[in-house]
Parts: sequence; structure tokens; C-alpha cells
Amino acid sequence: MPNTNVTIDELKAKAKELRANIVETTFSATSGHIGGSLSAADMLVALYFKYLNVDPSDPDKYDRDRFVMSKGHCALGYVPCLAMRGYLDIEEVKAKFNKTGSAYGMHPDSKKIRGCDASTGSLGHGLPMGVGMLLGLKLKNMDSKVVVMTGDGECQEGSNWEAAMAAAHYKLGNLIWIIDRNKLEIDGPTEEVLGLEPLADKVKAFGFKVIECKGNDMEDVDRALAEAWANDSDTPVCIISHTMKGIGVEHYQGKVTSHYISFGDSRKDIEPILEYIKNTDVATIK
Ligand SMILES: Cc1ncc(C[n+]2csc(CCOP(=O)(O)OP(=O)(O)O)c2C)c(N)n1
Repeated sequence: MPNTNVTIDELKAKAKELRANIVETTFSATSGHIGGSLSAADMLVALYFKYLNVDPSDPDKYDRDRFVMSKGHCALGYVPCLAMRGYLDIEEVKAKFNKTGSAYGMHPDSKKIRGCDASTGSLGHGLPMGVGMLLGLKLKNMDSKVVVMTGDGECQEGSNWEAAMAAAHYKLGNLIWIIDRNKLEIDGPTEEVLGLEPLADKVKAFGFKVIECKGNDMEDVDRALAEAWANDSDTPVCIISHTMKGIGVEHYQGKVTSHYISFGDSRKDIEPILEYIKNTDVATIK
């Protein structure tokens, strides 16, 4: 059951904190996939602080909900979020992210990171893994949710569509597939590289119930997740979360160059960015 004690304002504050942690981690790591980490930040916070049935003191809790960060290059957003939720030490994550010998590589490793359910990074594998997890849970008569977040560029991988077909066929009503629809991938706009539209119709045609939301507007994120969590049918759910890549880093947001940023050597370089994050409601950014 979602934690109804947490307020939208608290979630918004957590999302600001996560954005600041993403920027600080990038600075310490010297570079990283910041664009897709920032676009997904509000959704990650709402999942981890309100919706997912998880317990940081017992990461392998048998009846927990599972989360698969299929767009594993965005470990830069996912791992600090796990730390903020209590699985890891945020200062250690900031200091060690992507450093030689560290548990926190540029892509998440479930064998090394507390609370991480799946190792990802090779795009197009998270949804198939999520479908497999849910088939296993079904065999055990468990009713845990499995939530998978993919990128939109990632949807160009055919394996997603095989998994989607299987999810509907096997009536996996506890599957929630979140597409972070920031409209940009590594090489440019998705619609120029390999068009996805009409994406909602395609996903519906594969047998999903589709919910769309403004993914950088916490109230709308909350509405979409509440609707997804209330699904008690056999129909899997897909949330198409319309977001902006790089949101929160003023000079990069909405630009393809936000995909991977390298900050300078001086902490002074990130101070204006942290100020901007502190003072800006991302839901108002056009
Ligand atoms: C199978 C595979 N091919 C290529 C890559 C390299 N790669 C990393 S990120 C990325 C772009 C992903 O775009 P999108 O899914 O839209 O992610 P986002 O914009 O949310 O960062 C690519 C091609 C990869 N990680 N895995």
C-alpha cells in the first residue's frame, strides 16, 4: 500500500534534494549521464518515498515490490535515490561513484548495491527481466508489484516489445512499465533517430492500459502512480511520463547535450546550479 502520510510538498523537497545529489555526484565523479537522471528524478522519488513496498533495513524482504532501473546509465539518479531512502550512505555514494574499485559504477550492479534488484546498463533488458520476476512471483501466489523504468530511446530495442507481448499474454496486472519520455536520446530527438509515435497507441495495442502524466510535476506523477497502483485487473500498466531531459541544470535542460555532462574542476562551477535547483519549481519549466 502507498504511504499516504507523505505529502506532495515533502516529495517535491526530496526531488530537489535528489537533483542536488545528482549534480554533486556528477561533480565528484567528474562526469556522468545527468540528463536522463534528472528527467527521472521526480518519478524515482515518488516511487521510493511513497509507492514501493520496500524496507531499507531488510532489502531482500520476500514480499517487497521490485524496481528495475532498465535505463541503467541513469544509476547517477537511481543510486543516490537508494541512498536517500536509507539503503546506502549518500556521502559515500557521492565520494565513490564511478571511481576505480567502487561498488557504485556508472551502471548499477545488484550484487554490490543494497536495495538494487537488477543489474542493468545494456538497454532493452529491464522489461524482459521484470516480466520474468513477475512470472516467478505469480507462481508463488505473491501479489507484489514489479516496476520497470525504461528510457524512450530504449524503446527502440525490440526486446521491449517481446516482453510487452508476454506481459499481456500472461496477464501480468502487477507490472508497471514507466517510460521516461524525455524525447531525447544519445544521438538526438527520438523522433528523428527512430520515431516512436504514436507511442501510447502502440503500447495499448500490445495489451497495456496506458496512463500519461507530466513526469516533472509531482502532483501529476502522484496521480498517475495512484491510478497505476489501484489497478486490480489482469492488464499490465504503462505510464508514459512526459519529462524534460536535464531538467534542473538551466543551461542544458531540454538539450541533447545534457545526456552526458562533465563539470569543471572547481566546486564554484556547480554552486549556481545548486542555487537554481533550490529556487526552482521544475513543474513550471517550459
Ligand atoms: C544495448 C545498448 N546499446 C547502446 C547503449 C549506449 N547508450 C547508453 S544511453 C543511450 C541512449 C538512451 O536513450 P534513452 O533511452 O532515451 O535514455 P535517456 O534519454 O533517458 O537517458 C545509449 C544508446 C547501451 N547502454 N545499451
